Amino acid sequence: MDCLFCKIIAGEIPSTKVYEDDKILAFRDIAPQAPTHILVIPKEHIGGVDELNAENSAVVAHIFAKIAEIAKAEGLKDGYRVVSNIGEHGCQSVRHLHFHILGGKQLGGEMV
Ligand code: DGP
Repeated sequence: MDCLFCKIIAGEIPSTKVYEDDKILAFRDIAPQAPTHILVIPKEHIGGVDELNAENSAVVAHIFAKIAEIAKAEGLKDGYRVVSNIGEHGCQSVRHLHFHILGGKQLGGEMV
């Protein structure tokens, strides 16, 4: 499968890792849109939120538990935003489930 984030998980493409365990990886976005911009992904290939189901969604709870820890470790005490883009209308550019952690400054009030 030709998936950019699977290649990052495999170490074939370098990344700046923030957190890793047997199920997930967190690494810094290559084109940060905020002072802190981290991507959190499952190691299992799931195309996006639209491919989640009862069998594969437990990893999302694990991801969100780690997002809270990562945000604390990054010093995002005043808040942050978690975003997952889905499909064409959502402007998803990499078809591997990922959650953006965006913070480190006052973010805009608009979501779109
Ligand atoms: P999205 O547009 O929601 O699918 O977000 C994909 C993100 O992935 C985007 O913010 C840029 C980031 N990205 C793309 N290629 C690479 C890469 O090779 N390394 C890293 N660290 N991030 C990447």
